[in-house]
Amino acid sequence: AHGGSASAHGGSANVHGGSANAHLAAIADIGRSTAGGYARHVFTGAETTLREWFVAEAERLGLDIELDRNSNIWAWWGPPGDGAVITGSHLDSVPGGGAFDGPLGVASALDAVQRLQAEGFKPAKPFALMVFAEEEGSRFGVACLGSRLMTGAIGADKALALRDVDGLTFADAARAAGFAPERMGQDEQALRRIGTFVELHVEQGRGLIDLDRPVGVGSSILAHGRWRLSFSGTGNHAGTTAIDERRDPMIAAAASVLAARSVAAAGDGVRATVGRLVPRPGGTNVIASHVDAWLDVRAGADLVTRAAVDEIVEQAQAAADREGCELQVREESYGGEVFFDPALAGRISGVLGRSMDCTVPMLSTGAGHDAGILAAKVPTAMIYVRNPSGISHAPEEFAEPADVAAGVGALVDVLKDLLR
Ligand code: HGY
Ligand code: MN
Ligand code: MN
Ligand code: MN
Repeated sequence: AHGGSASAHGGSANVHGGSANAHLAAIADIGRSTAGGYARHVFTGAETTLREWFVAEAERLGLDIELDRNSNIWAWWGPPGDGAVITGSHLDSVPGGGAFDGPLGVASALDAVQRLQAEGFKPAKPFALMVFAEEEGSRFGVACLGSRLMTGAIGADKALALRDVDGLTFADAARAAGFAPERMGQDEQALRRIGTFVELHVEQGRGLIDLDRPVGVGSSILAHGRWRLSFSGTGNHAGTTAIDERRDPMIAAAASVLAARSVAAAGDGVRATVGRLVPRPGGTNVIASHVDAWLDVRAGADLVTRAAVDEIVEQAQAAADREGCELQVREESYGGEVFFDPALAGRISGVLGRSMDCTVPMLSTGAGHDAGILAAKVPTAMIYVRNPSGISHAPEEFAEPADVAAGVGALVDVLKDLLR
């Protein structure tokens, strides 16, 4: 095993074993935030407790745990080997997120192993479950950090220098969690070991509801980028500074929020969001000196995404100029449009179509996943499970127990086909 430890940090899951629904119930209270939803951020208490829960559940199934150099967790059924079939997802969450985004794929993978073992199934190829680190990028700002490090989609230097809101670097946080930052980076051994990666995930949208199907297969992921817009002005007193004397970065930042909406509304399937706006110093009676706005833009093709970002930034710059403020724009992460391996997607659709005796829809999504990062390097597929709310990254995210069970059944059928 590579360095690192999923060492205990407070809390623990209350029940062990059982179905995916039982697993989800077991971890339901871990990292539930007082503001609603979950706060399970990499290397913090709740996420560390979930890592520990996963390791305990995997070891209970007789799987062998390996922590890779980028702090991702592997749980091998049998000896590690190249060209393995891998299934898994993530356990971290967005702030205020739901209970299924990530955990459903991990819980379903554990349940699928349990069911395959109960049937006396023997994998004919190396096989492991995986849990990727910092998929949401909620603490260090770059989504899919563990899989991006593994594939080289982000350089180790850039990743290790990322800072959380307290100014702690990813390197320091990883070291405190028992990992060796100096070993982080592209992991050729890991990429050789992943022959096929399948990620089961709750659907983040209404596709399966409208099609009245419990599961679907991923076809593509929209291009997706994150930019940090930093506006600088002159901090001053709210009561003694005349309006025409102000250089107020909040005004310019507000214009960027509205620009994101207007450019997206005019675009071709463009989705632009400013979900995080941080003024400094942030006093009610203080004109801010700085405001950071984080822009998330997604669209089908790279050109469309890039053109939308350029237009939004242009409008933000014009607003900053009008307000006499400076604007600094930093691209924090970008991933082009992803098309999952058509042969693998077709094979999985065929398996599921036969076993479920129904047509299995192919779904494109605007949600990023580790599978989307790995797709650049290895054959990758996704299986989606119906979410009756259609809502995600919020407490209303949901999957009916019967659909969770249907998802596990689908994963079992797919793994049997891939591991024979
Ligand atoms: O942001 C995303 O789409 C993913 O949930 N990380
Ligand atoms: Mn997510
Ligand atoms: Mn996810
Ligand atoms: Mn005062």
